[in-house]
Amino acid sequence: MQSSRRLFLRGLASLASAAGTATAVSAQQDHSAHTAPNPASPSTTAPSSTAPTPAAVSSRRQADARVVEVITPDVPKMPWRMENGVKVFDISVEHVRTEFIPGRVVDAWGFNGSVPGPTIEVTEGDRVRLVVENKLPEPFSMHWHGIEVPIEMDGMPGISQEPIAPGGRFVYEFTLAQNGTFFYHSHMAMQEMMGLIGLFIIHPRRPHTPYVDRDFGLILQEWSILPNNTIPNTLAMEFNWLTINGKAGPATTPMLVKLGERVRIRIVNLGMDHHPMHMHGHQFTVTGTEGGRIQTTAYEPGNTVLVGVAQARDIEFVAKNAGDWHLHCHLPHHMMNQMASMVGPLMTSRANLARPGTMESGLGIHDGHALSDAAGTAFGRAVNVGAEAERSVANMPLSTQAQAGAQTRGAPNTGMFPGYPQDMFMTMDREVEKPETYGLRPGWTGGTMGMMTIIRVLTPEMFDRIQEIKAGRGAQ
Ligand SMILES: [Cu+2]
Repeated sequence: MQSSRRLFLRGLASLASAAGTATAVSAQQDHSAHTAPNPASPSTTAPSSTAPTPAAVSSRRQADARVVEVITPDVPKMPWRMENGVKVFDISVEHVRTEFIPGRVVDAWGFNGSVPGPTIEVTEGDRVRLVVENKLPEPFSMHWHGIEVPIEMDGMPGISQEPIAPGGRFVYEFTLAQNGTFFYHSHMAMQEMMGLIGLFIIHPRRPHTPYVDRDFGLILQEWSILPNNTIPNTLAMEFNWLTINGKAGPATTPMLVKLGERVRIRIVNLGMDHHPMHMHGHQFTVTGTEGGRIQTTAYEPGNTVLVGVAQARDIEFVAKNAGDWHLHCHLPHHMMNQMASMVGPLMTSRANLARPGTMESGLGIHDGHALSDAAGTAFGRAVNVGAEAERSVANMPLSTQAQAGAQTRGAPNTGMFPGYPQDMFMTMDREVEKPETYGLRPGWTGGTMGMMTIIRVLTPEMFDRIQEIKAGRGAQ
């Protein structure tokens, strides 16, 4: 027996193959040349309470010459060229066909073929010129979020500039006097919900201390996409796809770090909800906001940081505990794919019948009034009493393939509730396999969905092994 949710996703897969291969953005790049080895790193040698030797300090200063490059898994870097001392970026605002997970094709809007847009990575003091070309079918304007620019460069349509007409271009140019985690985005609200955002990282002239060995950047987005549609519904308030750097778990590419390294993760949110991002296995310190670096006296420990809409939060920690640790939004609906009331057995058990038409009678219930006896009081969940009208249409059992794996413990249907897609534990290890997932426990994908990703704190041997696998396969 197949779950209707699985059948649903299979339908999407055939849709994808019919539509051709989606634009796939490269996975996490290997920046080991920039980050390792760093012999003076206190986190890889002694506890930080140990006073560094003069030699270590000297070595450390030499290391300053290189800033650790920011890794943005599943999102490329924005290329630039130098023209008379100005870093010039060509930014094309355009339709991008992408995939949130294998088979889930989405027609979004992005920049230079990527959703979210490529990461701009520059240094405090740089002068930048951003040549923006609008290839959308509607007017556009770009805002540089949090960056202090002259009013003419602020990208506010109507108040600081005319909207860029379809087919038109606008050249933004300014000097960067700040450092921190910023971003660029459309200043047309509905266009934001079509995906138009990208990271704008400004490194300080001298790296902040304590130095980090790894630096990552993540963009949180949410989408409302009806079943069998590929275009986001920017009017809807029920979000069924939650992405990190344009991928939903388990297609989010894990972040790889070596045991003992100091790690920074920059998280930016642009959507309709705030996301409490929780990390397993370690406590972290919030070291920065969308306004820049926080003073050390104001540092806060935590393991969950609320990243509100339009905010950025930098977190830092020493990766002292080996393992594969989740980093995820803790809103229950955001830890699922396809979290919408219109999917699963509630829809497909009466497929092709007329649907209730109003908010009051809707709510995904296929029979009668939402509060009628037929619907019961449980809204699809068996609660032992009062829900006799509901039939058991469990999402389980898992497919034969999944049952064969080590992930299925006990009887397949044990303890499952009927009817609702959030009961699903759907493994797709093979579909999302890539070097970064090498060595993860079989079945790992069943619990990594929606706005979830993984920080893999690896032994040096395992870290190097994965780099070898990546090199063997060529560029990812
Ligand atoms: Cu969330």
